[in-house]
Amino acid sequence: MAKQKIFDTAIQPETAVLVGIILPNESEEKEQEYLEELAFLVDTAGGVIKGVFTQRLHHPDRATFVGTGKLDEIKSFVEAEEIDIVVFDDELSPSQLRNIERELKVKILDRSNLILDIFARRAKSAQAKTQVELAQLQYLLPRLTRMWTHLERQRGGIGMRGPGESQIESDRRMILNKIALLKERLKSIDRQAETQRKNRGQLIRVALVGYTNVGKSTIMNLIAKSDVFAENKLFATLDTTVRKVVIDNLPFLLSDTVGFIRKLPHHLVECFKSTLDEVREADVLVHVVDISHPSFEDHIRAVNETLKELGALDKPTITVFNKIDAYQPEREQQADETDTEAQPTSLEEFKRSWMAKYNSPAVFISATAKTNVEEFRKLIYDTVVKMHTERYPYDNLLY
Ligand SMILES: Nc1nc2c(ncn2[C@@H]2O[C@H](COP(=O)(O)OP(=O)(O)OP(=O)(O)O)[C@@H](O)[C@H]2O)c(=O)[nH]1
Ligand SMILES: [Mg+2]
Repeated sequence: MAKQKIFDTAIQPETAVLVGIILPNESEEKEQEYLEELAFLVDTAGGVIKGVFTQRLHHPDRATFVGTGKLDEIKSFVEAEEIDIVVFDDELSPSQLRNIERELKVKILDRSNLILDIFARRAKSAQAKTQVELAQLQYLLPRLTRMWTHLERQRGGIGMRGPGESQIESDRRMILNKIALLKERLKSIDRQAETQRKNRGQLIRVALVGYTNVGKSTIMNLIAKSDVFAENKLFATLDTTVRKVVIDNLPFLLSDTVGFIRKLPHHLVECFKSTLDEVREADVLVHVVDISHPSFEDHIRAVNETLKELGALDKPTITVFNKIDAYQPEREQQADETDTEAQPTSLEEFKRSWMAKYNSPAVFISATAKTNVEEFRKLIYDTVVKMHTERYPYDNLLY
């Protein structure tokens, strides 16, 4: 049941509207960007967006997330346009979800649910599958009534009526048993993975981290000459890939793993902790940033928050600003629209101010246009050599 697809693309793509609220400390443009990201998530999951609704609020409505007037407005649109799904940009509480569903009478999703669905489709290894299923069940447990109405409808159009309390109770027990089982399974998978990691010996471990879709897998392929799935969709990579890389006779391990995102559902991070072991146990992090994205600074913050949650924020870090080929300087920095020198100048300015502000190594590259790749390799090389010398002062066999 947890594997039920939310966007049924078998016959024709399902249509969706997006709903977000603008809080007092947020600007309209910021919310616009958040909704664009939500739209990208919906697109990745296979839905087609037909409308967007926003409302300025001091705080989300406890009962219905948006105000009742706004909900009526959404309802009219949903009915008129025969919309299949309404997607909210924040995690809804179980009671908000029930109230909204009762009112709108279509499938309701929130951001967490959407991310979980994308993860479920992309999971390939036993570990990723188990982790996602666990996160899905934990998400569903307090929302059981709603889920059952889904199943009832699927089974033969009984309608929107939920099951009796005893049915919910026995289902709760079933899900709790399943959760316990999945946790056990994960433990044994983790033990295997741990043994594998131990067998890797003394090589320095470098982990690529960053927001989703910034180019981590593309960089992995470039540096390690491997073949990791990369595409312009969110969360193309879910499993961790580790490759042995040799630069100028210096071997080290490079890993590519799941991308982070703003408001990553908490239990998902919890469940993915073992996939992220590679990050937690890494000696060096390579934080990849998509500098062509207007919100890249927000993305850096979101990644740092997740790293903090993993206890990996204090590791030595190289920041890689990727996609410089697509970088557009901010309007106000562009003195003259026709000035072709404007772009490189402001990238230079950004570089200087970044270096002045954060005293950590950074490099500006394009993984697809292969710009400054040598500089990047050199930076990794220097960092790994330094680390190796510190750790194994008597070992000079490697270089
Ligand atoms: N313009 C431009 N596009 C790039 C560059 N590097 C990667 N991309 C594109 O960005 C998209 C995402 O790349 P991936 O390597 O899959 O990104 P990722 O960080 O591994 O993404 P997830 O695994 O989904 O988190 C792909 O369409 C790449 O071709 C670059 O330097 N410039
Ligand atoms: Mg990837």
